[in-house]
Amino acid sequence: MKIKQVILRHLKMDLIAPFTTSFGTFVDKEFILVEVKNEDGLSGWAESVAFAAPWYNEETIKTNWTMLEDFLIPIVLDKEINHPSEVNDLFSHIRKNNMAKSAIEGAIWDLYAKENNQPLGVALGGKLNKIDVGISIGIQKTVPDLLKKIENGLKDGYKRIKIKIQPGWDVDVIREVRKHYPDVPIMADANSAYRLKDIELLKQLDQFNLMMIEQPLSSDDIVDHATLQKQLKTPICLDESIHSVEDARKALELGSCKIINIKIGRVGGLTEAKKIHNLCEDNNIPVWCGGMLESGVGRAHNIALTTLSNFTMPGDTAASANYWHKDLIEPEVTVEDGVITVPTSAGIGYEVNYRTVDEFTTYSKKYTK
Ligand code: OSB
Ligand code: MG
Repeated sequence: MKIKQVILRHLKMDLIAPFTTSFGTFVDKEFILVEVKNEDGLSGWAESVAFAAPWYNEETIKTNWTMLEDFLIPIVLDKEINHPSEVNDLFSHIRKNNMAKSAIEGAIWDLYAKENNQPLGVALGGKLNKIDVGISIGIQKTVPDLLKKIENGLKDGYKRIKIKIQPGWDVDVIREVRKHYPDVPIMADANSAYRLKDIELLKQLDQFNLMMIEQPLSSDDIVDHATLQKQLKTPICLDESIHSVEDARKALELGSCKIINIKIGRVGGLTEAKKIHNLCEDNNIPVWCGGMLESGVGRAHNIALTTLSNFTMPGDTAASANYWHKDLIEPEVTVEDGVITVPTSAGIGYEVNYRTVDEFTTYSKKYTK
């Protein structure tokens, strides 16, 4: 196939409720939506998961736009591409900038799947037609607020509850949660808020039978995590620290984690995400699909990836209505009893609504050779 045109759009959508992590609070979501078109005018879609500020990783919307415009789009425009797995190699001489790479690679995967009249998950080699999902609950003002959110999440049927933690919102909070919900599958995500010196505090979390603790230590660390894992009963799951299959290999070799959260954008695209999935499967390490507060387009990519066989733990891909007043896709992503039924039409499997896209677009630009 050949990419004849790329359209970048900058969108801004208000979140239904603010979402607070240890690194900051989101009240809305700004992101880049990527549309690639082939000779026949067929479109592939993906989104960049970079945030407006570099607080999850070093990328931002603006750095992604620059990378796409100056380097990545010129590489793929008018190039004969036989399979989307080649895109990773085409970008291999460009360092990092994984979210920018992933945004265009994902759109090419969608286009490829549509050209072949296959659901994206099938094009990736996925087999599941239903996937289990959980919900991620941000840091709240009070414990009763958190308990209310958990109650709502359970009422909606989510398969597990993820609670964001940070110093001052950790052991005592989880203790309260466990008092009210002794048996619910619960995990905690620190987004790198602790250091090895906090080990005594982190060990206290062992008493609560958590499914895992996600990314307790620095965002680029795999060494201290290995030291911590040796002294914790609770499995560590790495998020921020894993940028590639090489990172994953090293983390597994060191014993830095027992579970990996795969985010397509963080690792540079679907091809790399699948490699990490396969490595983990070969090493009996379960994986689950993380989230970045995506619109329906990114959400659809997450659903497709999660159809691979080693996604054995519920991911963070909650329903569209958990985030947005109105989503970009039709139908919206819905969750029933904690399960998403994977769409069966070609590509991402949901229709992108151009009118809704236009409504949230602040600026856009078209690229041709
Ligand atoms: O660490 O998984 C994370 C949201 C923004 C940035 C990082 C993370 C998160 C979430 C929510 O936990 C995931 C989602 O619901 O999309
Ligand atoms: Mg995380």
